[in-house]
Amino acid sequence: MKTADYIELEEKYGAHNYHPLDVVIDRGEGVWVYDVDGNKFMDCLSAYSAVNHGHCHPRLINVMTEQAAKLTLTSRAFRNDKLGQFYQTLAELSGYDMVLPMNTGAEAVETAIKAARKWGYQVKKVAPEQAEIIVCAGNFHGRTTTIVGFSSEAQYKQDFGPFTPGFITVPYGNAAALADAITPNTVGFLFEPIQGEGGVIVPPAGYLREVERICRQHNVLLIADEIQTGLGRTGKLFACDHEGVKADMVIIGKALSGGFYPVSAVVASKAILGLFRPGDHGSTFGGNPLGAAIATEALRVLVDENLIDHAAELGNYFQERLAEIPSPHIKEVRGKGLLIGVELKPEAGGARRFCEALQNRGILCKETHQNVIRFAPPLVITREEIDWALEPITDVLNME
Ligand code: IF1
Repeated sequence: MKTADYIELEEKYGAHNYHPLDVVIDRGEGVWVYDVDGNKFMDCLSAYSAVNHGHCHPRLINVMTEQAAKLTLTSRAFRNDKLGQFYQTLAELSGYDMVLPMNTGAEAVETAIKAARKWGYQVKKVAPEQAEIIVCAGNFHGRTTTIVGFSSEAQYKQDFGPFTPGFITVPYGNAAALADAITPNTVGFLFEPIQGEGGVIVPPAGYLREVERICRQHNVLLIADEIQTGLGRTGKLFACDHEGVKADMVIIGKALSGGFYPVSAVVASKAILGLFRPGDHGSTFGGNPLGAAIATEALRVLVDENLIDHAAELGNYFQERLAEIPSPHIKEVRGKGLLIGVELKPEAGGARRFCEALQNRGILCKETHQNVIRFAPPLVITREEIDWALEPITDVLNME
């Protein structure tokens, strides 16, 4: 079968909830992926930062295949021999007391919402059913009906109502607006340290420290969604680390498993996650031994291969070189580490056509919102691989 045959199958039987590039990938290695026609591409999306470790990392293959042959799932009705070491590895690396394991990012976000509300009622003594959580305009936290209910993207909400009450939206990057929105019923502030889908929006310097101060002042939980920005992507373990901010709860996913298997988690203090009692919350696959084994190894690889500092160094290099490209279309190059957005001027005609042109030059990117090309290659990328990419990127950013 060729590309067209695979596309025909997908189009015939699959719901059309995506508009992917017409490339059918059948193999990945490091920053490279290969399609069914034998073409080679540099992956500059990393599955939205889930493949930080590079495609098919040997150590993760080994752990996954070995564990899959032994034990994959017991449910949490019983215990397994991999969960405790996952908890310990993540707790020690992140500096938090406790872990609650889930599968997808959205499930971890929902878990954090439930934890914040439970803390609000049991610790802050907010009146029953009155808990409020403040979120930011331009957010992306997942696709459940509760989460899309506080999205500012009309399409994510269209025909999916009615939505969950108890969420207030403030402008992103504006700490004063957060302070003004806090009421005695506010239990949490849920934010992304950098808004990925919002267009790689980096907040003003000092914003994270200021919202941390405001939340502490008003006894409001600071809840960082680091599902896309965490685990080395921005050149720190967490993007909040760039400002020395320690959120009350951190939500992680995606690269937590190196892109091998859905593993997500919430980390927080015992004062928060210790409030959960048996039966309060859970999931069939949450904390399964296969995911736990893979995630433990993915965290070890992150440290052993120094991927965090590598992302900082190569991210700076990539951003500097992109910013030097003489192009009539570029409005701004921004980001942190290897989470980079190239915003195009409106007159450039939208980022999609540039992504399609990059595909023809062997680079796979994804536009985010209308005018931003996101460059987020796996953190294992080398300087030589970046240098290779800069020529086609320069050509495409100078096309008519
Ligand atoms: C799609 C976007 C990115 C996330 C943050 C939670 C989640 C995500 C900061 C939920 C997931 C994915 C979802 C995927 C495309 C992609 C995405 F374009 F949708 F917004 F990355 F920016 N918090 N983001 O980025 O995690 O439940 O998906 O595991 O839904 O199209 P999930």
